[in-house]
Amino acid sequence: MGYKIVVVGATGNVGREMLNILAERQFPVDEIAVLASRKSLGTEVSFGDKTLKTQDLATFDFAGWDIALFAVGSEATKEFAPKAAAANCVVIDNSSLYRYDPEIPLIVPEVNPDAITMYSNKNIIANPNCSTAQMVVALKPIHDRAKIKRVVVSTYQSVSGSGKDAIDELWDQTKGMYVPGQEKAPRVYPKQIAFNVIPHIDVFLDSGDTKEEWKMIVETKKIIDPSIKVTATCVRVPVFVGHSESLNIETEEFLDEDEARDILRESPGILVVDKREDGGYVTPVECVGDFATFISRIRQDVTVENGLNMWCVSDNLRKGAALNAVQIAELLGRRVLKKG
Ligand code: 2RA
Repeated sequence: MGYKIVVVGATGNVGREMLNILAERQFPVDEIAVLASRKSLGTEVSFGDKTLKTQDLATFDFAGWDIALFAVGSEATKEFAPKAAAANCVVIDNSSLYRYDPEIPLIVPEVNPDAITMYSNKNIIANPNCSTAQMVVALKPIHDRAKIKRVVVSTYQSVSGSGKDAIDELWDQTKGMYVPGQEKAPRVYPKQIAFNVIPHIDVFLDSGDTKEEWKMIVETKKIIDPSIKVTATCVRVPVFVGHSESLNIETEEFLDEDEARDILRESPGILVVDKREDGGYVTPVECVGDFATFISRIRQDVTVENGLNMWCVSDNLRKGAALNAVQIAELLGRRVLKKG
């Protein structure tokens, strides 16, 4: 016996990846419903070898359904997630709406699976921000072995993190460089993204950080350890899919680069590709469609007593969103609902 699953926001980048991953991982689905806003009503989406027609989120009754994977903005989540939760359908939400609620678990299954027991507070579980998810997968094994004091992270985030219009914008602008007059897509970014980088993701805060940088700081503390000091600079780059991150890590205890590499190699969700030669590292184009968080360029930071540098790459639509949400559903099934 399997689960009755609802995917909310099934026509978006993340919603479609959720359906792909549910099928790829053969999640035990007895019945599935795909929901979208009224303007996308009837749109067909793929689920394995099946084609499903979207239903109207506004009128859907969540009663009798087991799990709802939400991949819509905070506004729609605010309106419909409580309805699903009240109908005893457990919500796994990819928006930022519930991530900072102390009563709602924020989960990366490789990092803090035990937090799943908190789900029953409000029948809602939060999925972290994409740039946080891959980073905490990389940090957790290092923290367990040598206790992390401080992390300095610079991100190189792909345009798919901003949605379909941003992908179109990069494509149009790139073509426009060679064939003028190509620009049709609506402008998502304040400056040119093709052949450029933009040090600004989400809104600016009074501190001078952007909200994306604030999310990485607060979410890392909630998922791993509130004592970890994090400072972040989040940058948008002209890449379609795949976020990259440069991590500088300072630990309480000394950790040799070789031991760090061995620990990471043995850790869940991580693939280490780390050779000091041409091509001995992972780049974003190689991570697309994969489940792993890839780690390369592991080396000592000799400017401090106990420092490590590393490079981390992952598919932001998968580990950064859809895969992590499905892994939470798998964890919920194993630990709590126990069907399938
Ligand atoms: C981004 N992390 O990359 C944000 C939201 N997906 O735009």
